[in-house]
Amino acid sequence: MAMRDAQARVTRLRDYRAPDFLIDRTELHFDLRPGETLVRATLALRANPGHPVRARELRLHGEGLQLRELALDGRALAPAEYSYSDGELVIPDVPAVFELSSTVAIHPEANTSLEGLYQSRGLYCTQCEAEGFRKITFYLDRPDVLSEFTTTIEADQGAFPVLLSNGNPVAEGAAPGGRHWVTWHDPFQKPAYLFALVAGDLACMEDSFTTASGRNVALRIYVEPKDLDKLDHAMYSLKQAMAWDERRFGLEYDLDIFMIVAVDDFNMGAMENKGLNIFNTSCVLAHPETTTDLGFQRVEAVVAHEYFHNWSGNRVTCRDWFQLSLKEGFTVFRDSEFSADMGSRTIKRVEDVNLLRTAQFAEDAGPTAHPVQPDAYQEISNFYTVTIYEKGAEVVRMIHTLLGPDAFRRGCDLYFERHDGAAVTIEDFVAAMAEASGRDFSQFMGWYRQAGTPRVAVRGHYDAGAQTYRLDFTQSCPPTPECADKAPFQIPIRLGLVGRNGDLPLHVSGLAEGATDIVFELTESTQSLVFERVGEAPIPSLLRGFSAPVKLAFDYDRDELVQLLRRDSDGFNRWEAGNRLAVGILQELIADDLAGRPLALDARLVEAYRELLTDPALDPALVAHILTLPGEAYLSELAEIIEVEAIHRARQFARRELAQRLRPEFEALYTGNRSAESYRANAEQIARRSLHNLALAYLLQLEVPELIDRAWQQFDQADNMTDTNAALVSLLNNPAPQAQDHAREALGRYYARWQSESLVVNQWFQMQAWCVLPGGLERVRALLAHPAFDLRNPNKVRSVIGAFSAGNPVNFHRADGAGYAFLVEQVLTLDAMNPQIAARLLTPLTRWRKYPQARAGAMRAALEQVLVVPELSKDSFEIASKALR
Ligand code: B3K
Ligand code: ZN
Repeated sequence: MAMRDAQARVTRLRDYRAPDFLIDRTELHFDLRPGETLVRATLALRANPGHPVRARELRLHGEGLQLRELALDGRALAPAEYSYSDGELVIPDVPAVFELSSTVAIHPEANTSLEGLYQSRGLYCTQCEAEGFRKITFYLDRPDVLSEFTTTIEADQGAFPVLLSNGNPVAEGAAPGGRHWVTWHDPFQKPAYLFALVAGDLACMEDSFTTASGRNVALRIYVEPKDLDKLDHAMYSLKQAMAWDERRFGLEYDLDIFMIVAVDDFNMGAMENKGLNIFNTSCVLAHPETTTDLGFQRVEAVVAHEYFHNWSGNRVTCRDWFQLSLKEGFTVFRDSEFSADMGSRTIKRVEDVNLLRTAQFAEDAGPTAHPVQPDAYQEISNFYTVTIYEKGAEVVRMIHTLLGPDAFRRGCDLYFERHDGAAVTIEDFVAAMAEASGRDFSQFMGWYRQAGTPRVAVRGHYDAGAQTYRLDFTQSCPPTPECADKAPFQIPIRLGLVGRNGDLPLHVSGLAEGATDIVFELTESTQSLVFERVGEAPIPSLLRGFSAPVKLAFDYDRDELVQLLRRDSDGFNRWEAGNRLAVGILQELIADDLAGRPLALDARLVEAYRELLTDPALDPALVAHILTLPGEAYLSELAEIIEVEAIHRARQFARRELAQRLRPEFEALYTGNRSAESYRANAEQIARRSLHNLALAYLLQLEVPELIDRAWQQFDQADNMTDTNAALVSLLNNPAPQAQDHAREALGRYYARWQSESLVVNQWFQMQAWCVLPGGLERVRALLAHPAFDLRNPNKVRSVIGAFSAGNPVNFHRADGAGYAFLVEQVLTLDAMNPQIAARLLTPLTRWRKYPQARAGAMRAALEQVLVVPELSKDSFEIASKALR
């Protein structure tokens, strides 16, 4: 097939066809040897009895395999009896039931795509989702083919003492030449994407968990021996997650062993392979000296997420990859509920919504927008997106909101019971919810099938004479690539009315007396809601808890927002009121900056912040979030046209003004939240550290010698990575020569101390790549030349190239376009090695339409430069071509 055709081949949901053949049993034998690994596969195949006419032609996936032997029912096939090209092995005529065995040679040590079987720091490991298993052996590499796997691994005993696969070990022995082997059997049928293999010299932390029904499960986390001291948090999180899933969802673990292996070279966070999760070290290892609070929270969330997949993904899996959000959206919902229960629910919600509104809303408004259930893809690896994950989770959350916890739980029970061991669709999930609740979800399916972020405009009318308050709602949704005209969405809007003394009781037909909260369902393009007996003009508190992933517009004036910030009973909406207040003020500053007017900060923001800073009764974590100004990424998402410098200058101006005017308050906050106790990553301590470091960040907006010295002291004395990094970041970004001298010294010490800790070096890279002072591109080029940088390691790529292009807008978008040229150069080098990572790096360029003309033109030209490369990967081709369409 011609290169371009292969790159652009589209797979469509409507073309789904059940498989012609099933694979009841899969027996694998791996002979791991330097230079060449041999994989022998014996497959028990039969024609799919569900098809009225039995298929005769067998087509198996296979990519980059060197075929050595092929036999059908024990008889070797002659070359004329099969063909192998374009990623498919075709045997034109096979019986109804048969055994196929193949031996192929593969080269894990040369596999830089980190998909299939590859090596990471000498360790063998696999990544099969979505379509990596075909790089290991010939197979029906699709999620609706479930098979029982038995896997034997043979390798050198000295170099690879630990040999792991899914399920339970059933046999082991020695082999000639100092080699050994282990056989694993997984009793649960599974699709090939959940297969895993690990071989290496690993140390292991062991623990155990007793399930609710009294079964004992061995828990093992495998790492390089030097990392054994960084596993307490992952193990603790795992046990918490196991207990939580029993309590909240009634779901127990099902095998006798649960294993996690940490590897340094990994394309994403982690992978939920049955009984043998493989993790990026960044999502397992945690130690106060090397890991920040954010890092600890990420470990907790990802460990839980992968564990929860054992039911939402593994026991019940996806029929095809269009159903990816069936497992991912649902599992993100589950892990986010878990984190909410482990820490603070309101804070977790604020964090999730921040991510959704910056990254997902931007995706939904751009050329790669797609529905939560996409209807077409070129390369499925490009669809592990914030839409599939985070918006998918929001959609599940809306079902939870509409049904209430009890009916939602009944729906989940029905779903797991009905589909256990099967590969199903999003429709099957929703059908279980509908059946358990008696509700009709036909309109709700629009959330899965239509892309784009709905906009809900609301107006309020108070009639003092009649004592009524009416809310008029209008919804609309901008066009997206797959659909121009959207049908109205079913939007659950949780809301209340706030009066002088807090929430007002709501009088509305159908609602219990005394309620102060209602879930209003907006289903039409326009709709109204009338409240009776409203004794004063209220301020509406809309979309409480962010009850739907929409953009809500209401014309609040700033004084009303200050009132909501003070009095709303919904913690999320208090934060939201502060956020809206700050957004409005920043947008005004941006406009002033563009018009060349002098900048002046609205005193109401200063006074609102002062109140928050001095009220000891407030939740410190919430205060820290409210006092964090909306980020440049969010301001960019909200902007019609992204004026990079104006956004940056306006935000910097506001931060400096706040620091100046509230300096005594910030100083008090800083000293008041210093902690003497030993480090723990619990919600209370994390909140305190975030306030402490927020105060530092504000104070370091000022170029004041004693404040700069304070940051240096913090760097010098900190006993945990959260405080160390906060101090270093504030020095790095302060232009005063004194701060820059300290920053240089600090960077040197930091590297000298942590150079053997790869994850810490990543943070060292990232903080520098994020530095907003002029000269960012030159600094990043220097980092690429640093001996610790390695283009083959995705974490390194993310912490330098990714951090710079997605997290340092003023430097990346510099006016001469050099940032874009730099990114193209890196993407093209990477594309030949690791297409998944290369394609992902293109994301910032895909947003070119939102930039002023000159920049948009330069970004476009950069994408065109990518697209002309003839041997470009499918991954990068899809992103670049969609961005330009
Ligand atoms: N399911 C994996 C993601 C696989 C990505 C493949 N390109 C991790 C997760 O979401 O749990
Ligand atoms: Zn997942």
